[in-house]
Amino acid sequence: MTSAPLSRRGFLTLASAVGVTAVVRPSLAVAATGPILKPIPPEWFVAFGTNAEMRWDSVDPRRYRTTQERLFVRNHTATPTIDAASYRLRIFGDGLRTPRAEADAVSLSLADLRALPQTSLTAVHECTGNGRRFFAAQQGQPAAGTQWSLGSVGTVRWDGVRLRDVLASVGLDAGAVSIQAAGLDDPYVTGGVDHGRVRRPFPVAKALEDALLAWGADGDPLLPDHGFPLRLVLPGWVGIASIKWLGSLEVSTSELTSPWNTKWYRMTGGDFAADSPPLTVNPVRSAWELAWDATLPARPVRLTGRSWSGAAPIARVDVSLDGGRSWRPAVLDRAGRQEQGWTRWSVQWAHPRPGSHELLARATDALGRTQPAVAAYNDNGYFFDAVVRHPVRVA
Ligand SMILES: Nc1nc2c(c(=O)[nH]1)N[C@H]1C(S)=C(S)[C@@H](COP(=O)(O)O)O[C@H]1N2
Ligand SMILES: [Mo]
Repeated sequence: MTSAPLSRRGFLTLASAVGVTAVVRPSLAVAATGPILKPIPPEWFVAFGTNAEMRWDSVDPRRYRTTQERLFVRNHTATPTIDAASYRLRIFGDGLRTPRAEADAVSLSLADLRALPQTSLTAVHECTGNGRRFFAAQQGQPAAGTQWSLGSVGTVRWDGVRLRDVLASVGLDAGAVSIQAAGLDDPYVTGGVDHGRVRRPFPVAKALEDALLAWGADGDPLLPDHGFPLRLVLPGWVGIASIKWLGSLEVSTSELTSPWNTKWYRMTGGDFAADSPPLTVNPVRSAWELAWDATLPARPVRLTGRSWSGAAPIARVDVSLDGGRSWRPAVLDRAGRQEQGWTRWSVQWAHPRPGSHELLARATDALGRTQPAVAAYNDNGYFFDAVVRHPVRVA
């Protein structure tokens, strides 16, 4: 990895911004055991078994992108170790110009893929369940699943090849409509049922628009936890769409299904119709670069945060420093901002008064999609997009 950890100065700046006295440095010499192989120091991550969430108070306001070492991890089972030399991506189905059974799949090595035009793409990468814990904490209605705060998100610069170039080289039938991406991690077993390998179909239209087969990020190979040696990236879409450890693509002239689009990653319960469609584009969300219950000094302070949308760039962010009584626009930082990445913003708090306060941030994207006061309840706690009330103490 070439990505350097946060500099000492970075930590001091961050620490002074939130009034923390001790400067902490993550201990990276942690042995790789368990479902996640990279170090997940508690200064950077909150661990949830097979998953790990990025701590927003560990984000350096001066860095736009999320490096792999800082990126959240969401594993259904455990990170597999895959040999790059013998790795092959298998492509089959009746949606290829020459239809192929699975046993007769086109087999592509990493070298085959690298021979195609290479490209990079910077986009928000986010789990569908990001913010899930606020269904309980803020709306009094708990939803089952990993109790993420707002840290199952990042903005990553992926390196790879466009899926449309790969499909063109293999030969796509004009009647193809659906592609099923399947991972090489262990089958997902829950409640005594083996659901098979993690896999999810997506429309050919998305494949031709902006899908990427990524072998790296920021010029480095993918880390095992993030899909080494190859993953799919569907920019702007729910994280589950970006299948890691990509083993195969089935291209079909009929709609494909899997439990990951019929049973999970669609809205069920609450006010949702039984046949509501599989989730695709992520909603609008915002986070402060602060610890939960952070203590701030009783003097002028510049607060920072980020907002993002799966559909369009962020157009404006309104913030409230008094629990929602008064609002003002945050100053958007356009530096380094990418079309499909998040937007950094800041606000000057001139007179923080000692006591307890709630900070609110509400973003609106260029399509006019904005964050509601209340997120629509659903059984699996997907898409918590409401404005989060972030408590701080001024002392
Ligand atoms: N093969 C496979 N792909 C997967 C998953 C998985 O468990 N197995 N998890 C999905 C989910 S739910 C998310 S949010 C993203 C997380 O990607 P990351 O761990 O690289 O951040 O990967 C998706 N792709
Ligand atoms: Mo996810």
